Formats: sequence, structure tokens, C-alpha cells
Amino acid sequence: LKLLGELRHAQNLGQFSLYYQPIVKLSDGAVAGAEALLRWQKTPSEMLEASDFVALLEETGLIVSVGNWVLEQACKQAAAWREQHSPDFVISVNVSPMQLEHLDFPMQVEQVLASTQLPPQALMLEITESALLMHPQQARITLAKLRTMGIQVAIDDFGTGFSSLSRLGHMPIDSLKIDGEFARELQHQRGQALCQAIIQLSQALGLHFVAEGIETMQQKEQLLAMGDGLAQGFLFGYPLHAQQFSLTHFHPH
Ligand code: G
Ligand code: G
Ligand code: MN
Ligand code: NA
Repeated sequence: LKLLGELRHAQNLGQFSLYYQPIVKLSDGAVAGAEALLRWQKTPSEMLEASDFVALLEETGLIVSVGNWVLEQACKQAAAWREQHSPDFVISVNVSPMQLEHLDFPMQVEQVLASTQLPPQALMLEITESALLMHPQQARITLAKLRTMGIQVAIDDFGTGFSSLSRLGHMPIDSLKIDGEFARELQHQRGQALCQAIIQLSQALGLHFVAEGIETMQQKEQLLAMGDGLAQGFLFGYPLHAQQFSLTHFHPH
């Protein structure tokens, strides 16, 4: 309850910030983009990760205004990086079901792109399977609008949400983000079979894939042998604040 009171003031107090984790090409490790991850500097010595408070933001509806701030902040940063370092850089932003439900969400995204001068193809919105499950019909229409605008859409945590494959086949999306759980299982034959199947599914549907949670060279090599795609995980980089990200991934020594 105390946390809730503090969370309500966090945005006004400027306690939110974004960390960026690189998303790289499996084939050569080149940085293709980054995922923006929300952090809350609750006190000077206490920083919370999104998993500690995003559920609370969603329960209270605060996620709508915080989510809009996240989008604007991430797009601004991406526009700067594209200009200074990497013209094809793509920024991935998590979108919660409640944001997606708002009928004016596509228009808000359009405004953010306009104000930050970020081209739509440089933005990837991450939607969880559960968001598609709740209001599939409306989600489909909203996602179709976003993609007509040129924005990319990815299904986050893919493989963990029991979304129906027939529905998935009809969803206007660009990528599957394969949940890190599958990479962890790559040392077992069953895990290899699952990864292989998901990658083949993405290829059959004409989608790109991003393998999440990659921590070892072996996992990287195993996935590359299954298909060419993108990857994210501690092997390639931890989530970092913008300045540190830039020093680490754009000015490597
Ligand atoms: O590293 P971290 O604990 O931040 O990520 C945990 C989860 O929180 C991830 O599943 C991620 O999708 C979610 N998350 C991180 N940042 C955001 C955000 O800005 N908005 C939403 N809705 N979820 C986020
Ligand atoms: O669910 P989503 O992919 O949006 O959230 C990413 C979450 O996964 C963040 O909490 C991030 O810190 C975490 N993460 C990113 N890479 C790795 C990894 O290689 N291993 C583990 N265990 N967690 C990771
Ligand atoms: Mn995500
Ligand atoms: Na995920």
C-alpha cells in the first residue's frame, strides 16, 4: 500500500528512467536495435526493475500515462542514436494491454513519432500474447492500423501464453520474441525441438524472430544453426542507461 502511494508520485518526481538492452543479429552480433526497459529510482540507493512494479502500474491504470512517457522517451533516444551512430537502429517498446485497449492509441503513437521525428519503421511495439487473448478482435484492428502506419509489431514472451495458433496466423505482426525460457532449455533435446519448431513457425508465417535470454555462445550457435534472426540476452549486453549503452555499443574500445 505504501508502495502504491509512492508509485503515484514517481512520475511527477521524475523517478522513472529507461534502460536499453541491445538486440543483435545472430549471424555477426551487430547491434540492430534495443529494447527499452522501465526502471524506478525509488530512493537514491534503491532502483526497482519493471517486473517489480509494472503489474501495479497496470492495476492502477497509471500504465497509460507512464507508458506514453516511455514511448516518447524511447523514440527521442532512438532518433538521436540513428542520427549520431546507427541509421537503421530500431527501438523496441513494451506496450501493456491497457494501452492497446485505448482506441486512440495509434493516434498517440503517431503524435510521438511526429514530435520526435522518428520514422515509423524504426519503432517496434512489443505486445504480449495475453493482450491479444483478451480482446482479439479489437487488438487485430489496432495492430493493423499501427502496421499500416509502418510501425513494426512483435509478440513478446512468445511460447508462454497459450495463444491459439490459428489466431496467431491472422494477427498483423512482424516478429516473434521467443521467450528466454526456451534458450535455457537448449541443453536438452526437448528444448532444442521446441526452439526449432518456433523458428520454423516464424519462417512459415513470414515473420522475423528475436531469441531472448541468450547467455552463452553455445546457445547462440545452436540458434543460428536453426535459422537467421535476431537475439537479445546477457551474452550480448545487459540493460544499460542511455549514456552507458552508447559508450558500450557505439564506441567500443
Ligand atoms: O528487466 P525487467 O524486469 O525490466 O523486465 C520485466 C518485464 O517488464 C518485461 O517482461 C517487460 O516486458 C516489462 N516491461 C519493461 N519495461 C516496460 C514498459 O515500459 N512498459 C510495460 N508495459 N512493460 C515493461
Ligand atoms: O519479457 P521481456 O523480454 O520484455 O523482458 C526482458 C526481461 O528479461 C528483463 O527483465 C531483462 O532484464 C531480462 N533479461 C534480458 N536478457 C536476459 C538474459 O540473458 N537472462 C536472463 N535471465 N534475463 C534476461
Ligand atoms: Mn519485452
Ligand atoms: Na520476453
